[in-house]
Amino acid sequence: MDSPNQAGPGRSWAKRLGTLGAVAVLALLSGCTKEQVSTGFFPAESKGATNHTEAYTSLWNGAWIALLIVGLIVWGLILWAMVAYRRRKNDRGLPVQLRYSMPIEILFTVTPVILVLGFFFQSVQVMEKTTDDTTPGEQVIEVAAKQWAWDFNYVNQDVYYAGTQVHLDGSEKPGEKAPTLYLPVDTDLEIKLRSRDVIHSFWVPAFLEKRDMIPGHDQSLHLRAEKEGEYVGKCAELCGEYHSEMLFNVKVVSKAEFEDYTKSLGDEGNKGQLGPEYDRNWYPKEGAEK
Ligand SMILES: [Cu+2]
Repeated sequence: MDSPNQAGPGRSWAKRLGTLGAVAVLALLSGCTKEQVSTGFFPAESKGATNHTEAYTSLWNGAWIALLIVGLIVWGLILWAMVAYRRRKNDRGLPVQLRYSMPIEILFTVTPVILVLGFFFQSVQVMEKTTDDTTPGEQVIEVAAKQWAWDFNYVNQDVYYAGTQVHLDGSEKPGEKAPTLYLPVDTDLEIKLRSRDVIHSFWVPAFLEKRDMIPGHDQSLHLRAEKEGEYVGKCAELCGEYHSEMLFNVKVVSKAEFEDYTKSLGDEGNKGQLGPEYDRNWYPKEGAEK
């Protein structure tokens, strides 16, 4: 019978494989920058973009670290078993058949239970801070999705912006003509989301949040944008022929700049709100004025 404790070529093989594995992991990691690793390979501009991004990033990174540790143990055990129990020159017939290893059974039962419970409670904690955030908005903005552009109502100021579809020219950014959503920095925002026709999805990749926009099921997103800058947004739900052109810009600006912008919308005559009367299947209620 072979024994894993046997001295000889088995050990040096295991050593060589171990070294090879370590070198491969180092080579893979050396291709990444410190910044990429710390943001979990999310868009670099997500760092500090909203009051939610840190919670998402640490959940994501924590999950990967836990899973990599499990992976390393499992791969190590596989490689060790392959080498230690390989068929040797003078082996004949089948090796001794073994069953019911209590320590291994316990390890394979307890570890997944711990992992599942850990992921569950961590996820619940992150969701409480992010998707369940219902902080009343100091600034309310309504976003209406339509094939294939976006309308924005700045509710507090009673002004609106009506977007038109982007025409892609091969460059990566939506371009200056794309609908632009202005957000005041360090302000509790309530972004109300609705669709005018088919299912769309509101996605600003740097914010690490995405919400489906299903006609008749309005949703909202409560967050604070914490870093001034320009971001890009897009529809993330295949919604028809020009889905790929359903892009928008996001400008997170100072409160003063935001006030200037919304005032300029009013000055241009964009006063009032673009309501459900522009929805594709809107029928005026009986007796209601259109
Ligand atoms: Cu869409």
